[in-house]
Amino acid sequence: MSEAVAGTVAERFAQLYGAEPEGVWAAPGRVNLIGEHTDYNDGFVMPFALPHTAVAAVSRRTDGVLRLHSADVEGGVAELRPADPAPRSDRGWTAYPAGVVWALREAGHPVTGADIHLAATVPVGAGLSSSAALEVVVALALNDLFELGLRGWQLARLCQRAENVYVGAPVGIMDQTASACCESGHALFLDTRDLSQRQIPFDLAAEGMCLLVVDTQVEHSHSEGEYGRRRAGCEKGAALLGVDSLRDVAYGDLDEALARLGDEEEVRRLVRHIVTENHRVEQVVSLLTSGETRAIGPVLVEGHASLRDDFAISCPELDLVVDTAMASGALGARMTGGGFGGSAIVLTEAADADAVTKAVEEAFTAAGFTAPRVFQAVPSPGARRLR
Ligand code: GAF
Repeated sequence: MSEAVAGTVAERFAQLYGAEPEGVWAAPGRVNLIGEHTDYNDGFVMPFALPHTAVAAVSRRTDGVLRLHSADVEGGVAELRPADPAPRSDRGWTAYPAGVVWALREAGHPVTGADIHLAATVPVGAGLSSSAALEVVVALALNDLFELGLRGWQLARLCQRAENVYVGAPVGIMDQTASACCESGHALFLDTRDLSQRQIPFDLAAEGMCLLVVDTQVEHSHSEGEYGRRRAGCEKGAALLGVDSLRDVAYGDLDEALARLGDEEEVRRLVRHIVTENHRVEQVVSLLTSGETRAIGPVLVEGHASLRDDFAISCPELDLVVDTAMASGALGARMTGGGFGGSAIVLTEAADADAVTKAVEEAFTAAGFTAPRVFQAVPSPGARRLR
């Protein structure tokens, strides 16, 4: 898909900037199979890349200027000089590529400017990491063109810094690492403490199953306060328990840890979610690696209940997807991503996928919700150069 758009993106670049681009790159969005909100607690996550990508045609400049254009946003070419100190108030789309240039320069990399034209197919505001795709595609292009020699995980760290400091969204490292490092046919088992990775084969079609992504069309945004409040609550929990991060609370010690939190009810719930969610990621890895793929279904459903009841970040639309999918024969379902809207995933027998989709669509109509967007997700390649 991205390969097919490379030519169109390059042509548009030439129209805009008067010369062929030096190259064209793609970086995907992601869905997270399991491991939600664990990434800023040094924990485990397990995303895989979507076929939907951000594609960038890019050429170097030598005058410090960054020119940006997007096929997906109204308006002409934006001309910027990513400033120091970094702005925290610029939340428009140009903040993501500009933040990446800022973060590369701040880390001492000689990025002397660029002309960039972008086109993306990752749905925006759907919890599928459209921002990370935008950051990573720009980071990879600049890494190649300026011969910086950075590895995927290093680019992910710089993109996270761009988003935390330049854009002002306190996100973890999962989405950027997923976009940079995922591989086709695999889910990425990532330890966010040291970014060590294992590619876990995840070929549902071969086993007669499929994974549906249900975009509820309820828009979410990480820069808004709720995500930051959950993060601060987790940090408070770690401080009260005297550990560096909630990753350090072992699953077997959970009851004792909860007892020590006394009447801090909200923090107790956050801690319980993070500790049980890390355990669920380990369960899913073990089930997938022992060929018991269908058995991950109930673990996904438990994860959803934990996000709904303990972490309190679901919404009626996401709950309706999970409840309806399970009532109509799905193997498992849960919300995915940051929450407060966005998307859910549904694991189902391939033969049941149409019936489950129809049931979810009908339930949304009956509830008076906006129709969801449903598609099948196949684990796809991570960021790469297209030409
Ligand atoms: C968002 C964030 F960007 C990630 O870092 C992660 O915390 C996720 O929400 C929740 O797991 O996608």
